[in-house]
Amino acid sequence: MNINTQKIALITGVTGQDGSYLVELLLEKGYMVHGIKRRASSFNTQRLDHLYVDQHESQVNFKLHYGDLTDSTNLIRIIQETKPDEIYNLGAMSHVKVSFDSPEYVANVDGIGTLRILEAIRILGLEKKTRIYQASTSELYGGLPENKNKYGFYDEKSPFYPRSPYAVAKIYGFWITKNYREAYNIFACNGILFNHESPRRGETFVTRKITMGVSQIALGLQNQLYLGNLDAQRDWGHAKDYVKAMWLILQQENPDDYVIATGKTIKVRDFVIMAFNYVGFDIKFVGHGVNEVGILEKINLDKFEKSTGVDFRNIEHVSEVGDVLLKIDPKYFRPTEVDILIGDPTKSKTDLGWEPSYDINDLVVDMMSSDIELFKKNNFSLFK
Ligand code: NAP
Ligand code: G4F
Repeated sequence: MNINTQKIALITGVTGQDGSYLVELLLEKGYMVHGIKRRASSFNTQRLDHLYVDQHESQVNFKLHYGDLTDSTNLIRIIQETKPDEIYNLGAMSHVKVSFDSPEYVANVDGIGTLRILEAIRILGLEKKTRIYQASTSELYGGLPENKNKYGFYDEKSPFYPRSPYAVAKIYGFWITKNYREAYNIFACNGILFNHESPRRGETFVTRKITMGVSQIALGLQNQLYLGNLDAQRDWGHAKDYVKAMWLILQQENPDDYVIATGKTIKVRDFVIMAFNYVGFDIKFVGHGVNEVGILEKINLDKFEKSTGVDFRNIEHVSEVGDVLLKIDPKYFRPTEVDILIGDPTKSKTDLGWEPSYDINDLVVDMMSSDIELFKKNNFSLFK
């Protein structure tokens, strides 16, 4: 790669789920990639370790810099040193439930953090050179039924109604990005991404919590799974597909905002059923509200052994038909919930040529197979 033509990208939130897939994509495309990571008391680069090369090697296309979205001077210095063609602002305290516990911090990182990046571009006079992708979110819609379009989806024109400190902070990020585009002609775009998951998803988001919990129950390592609201509906896609959309958004002729979604929605309850089904367990839900439970109704041994690679008779603390495998814990309820999210991907399909390659079944299979392997590896002596 000629270093004079090699594109330079800077990613905040590089250690997160999306950051790691985006680095892979940009390296494949020949970019020089810089990432900003926070200092932590132990290593927090597990999602990136397979991409990292010793910085003393001659050809290094991926560099990490210590930094934080709450620290303007540090952001200005990193942007000045790296002079990126593209910035992907993915850094955020991204957990909706946790945002109710740390609302001021979330406002600072997810809201003002976006402003700090945009101001750095202005201060450094990079308005014409640097394109910016802002990680906006479907949480902005708040799930109000009356705000869906006439086809029953949320699209780029649907009104926002944020229902958490996280969404309120992200709405500031959305509008300040749009404002800097209009006021200073910066190529700054919002990707309004609906939920996207993967085997690299943080362990406390509901899909990963389910695939990890179900994998451990199947392997006899855990008895039960505790969840909150099973009736919430989400439009779930795969993170690998969604980082491609981020890149496409910055390759267009003009800056704009795009909804990225699959256009389909299912309940948390359905995701639970699909995850158990992967290991051959049929689950039946009985009871209501906080007393609802998920009971093991049937086991398909063939399916269990094919999907886990483990002989059912070798599982020490095996689940039996009639066991309660899922319970509700109200501590996972939110003070204000987003009941339903479903996005309209028409504009991204038409303008970007973007379409998801994973459907919900592919997603469940990818996450479940990965977590089964993870727990088999971590408990090698039990499953050798
Ligand atoms: P994630 O896995 O939680 O990653 C968040 C990243 O932000 C991590 O690298 C984290 O660093 C970093 N970060 C947190 N606080 C920071 C700070 N003060 N300064 C600098 N970096 C900080 O999230 P994700 O799922 O990859 O999502 C990426 C972005 O898209 C986020 O902005 C999220 O809000 C948004 N989004 C996500 C979805 C989704 O469904 N995944 C949908 C719509 C929008 P540590 O590793 O040190 O914690
Ligand atoms: O997996 P979640 O925590 O994701 P949520 O709140 O939809 O937010 C994610 O997607 C947003 C895009 O729409 C992003 F902007 C955001 O950064 C994040 O990535 O919860 C999904 C649903 C909620 O309705 C929640 O109440 O699952 C419900 N749920 C039920 N039991 C649970 C649980 N959520 C979690 N985290 N843990 C539970 O035990």
